[in-house]
Amino acid sequence: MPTFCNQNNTQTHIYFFDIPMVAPSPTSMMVRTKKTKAVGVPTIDLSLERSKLSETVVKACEEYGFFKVVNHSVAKEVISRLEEEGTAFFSKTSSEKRQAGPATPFGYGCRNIGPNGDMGHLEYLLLHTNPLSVSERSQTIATDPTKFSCAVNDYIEAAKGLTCEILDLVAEGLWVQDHFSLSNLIKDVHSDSLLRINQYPPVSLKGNNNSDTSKLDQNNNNNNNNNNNIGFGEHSDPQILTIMRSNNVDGLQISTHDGLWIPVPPDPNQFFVMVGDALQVLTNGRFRSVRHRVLTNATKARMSIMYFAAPPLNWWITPLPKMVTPLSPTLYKPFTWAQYKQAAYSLRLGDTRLDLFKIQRQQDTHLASASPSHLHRIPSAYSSTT
Ligand code: GA4
Repeated sequence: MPTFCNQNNTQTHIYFFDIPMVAPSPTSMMVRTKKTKAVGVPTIDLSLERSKLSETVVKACEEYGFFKVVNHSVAKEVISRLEEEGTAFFSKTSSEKRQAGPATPFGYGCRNIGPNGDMGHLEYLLLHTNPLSVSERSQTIATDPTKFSCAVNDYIEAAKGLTCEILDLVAEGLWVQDHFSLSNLIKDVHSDSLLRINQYPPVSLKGNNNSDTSKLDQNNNNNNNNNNNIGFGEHSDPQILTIMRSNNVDGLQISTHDGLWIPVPPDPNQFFVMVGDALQVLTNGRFRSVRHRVLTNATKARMSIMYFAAPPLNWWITPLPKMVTPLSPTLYKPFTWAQYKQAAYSLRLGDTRLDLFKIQRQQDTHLASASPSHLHRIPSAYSSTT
């Protein structure tokens, strides 16, 4: 049985299994002790009947901010072409790869994550999804730039389609009148969506005398892990939604709302969906962005591809009107996507950057010292201080 630590650093045993459709855990399958928690990642079948489907998507977003989708309509060939391009790029020599870098923020990066000293055991390609930008970048990335940019653009189109489908289901499940109000945020030609291909080399913990690990220890504020195998440190994604897919090598872990880490078994034919900070704001805190991290595998290289769906830079991110009521007043100050990105890039990877945009209410401060967090939503006489 795997053993993990919760935030208080006490040992906790987790049984992990895929639970179809956010169904309740089959408790009969396991013996529970005080320190045992049954945790499963919801798996959502996109071929299900629409109203049931939208309800299930909303439930998964609320409970985990994360789910796996099966029966999606992305062609296998679109995935394999980009995977092949990724494999070809990462197998080049370091000096060849460096010609596509540094990633400030776009291009090839190795170990450095963001501009503030965060590091991980990984190398990556970070691209803007604008086709012109893809075409320019591919000149330094690929031996056959046209083939590379075609593979990237086709993947982006497919991932965008899947994201829109999921955002429409979210809007329907939340009973938002305009079912396209969320997907319209990412469809604009000026959308600031990104594509990232990460490659995590195998890291053997025994006898790992990599001289750079001291740097990792200093720079990762990750307390529950031996930093030697941190591929990508704990964080939430700033965007609306992330669509992730990996090869058959494990390493991804998500944090539950109560701070337990759950390993997510890889599934190369399916996609994983993550709620980002911007969707947390759009739903006025009804969904919470999922904190996640990647640990390296001891023997195999993990390759993952992420599509980060975002609006244009000058668009405002505010809670959907439907999500704001007198009993549930707006939790966040309005900001543009550019302002949020600026905040994200000025902080460390693991920081909870949404805190900068929270509206402080007097009642919250009183309750915060005495009560569990769900009481913050109690509809007493809220007075807005802004
Ligand atoms: C996390 C999600 C995406 O990978 C990313 C990352 C970005 C980067 O690697 O440059 C950030 C990170 C991510 C969040 C906070 C900032 C920005 C590194 C960092 C310290 C591309 C993104 O958009 O935000």
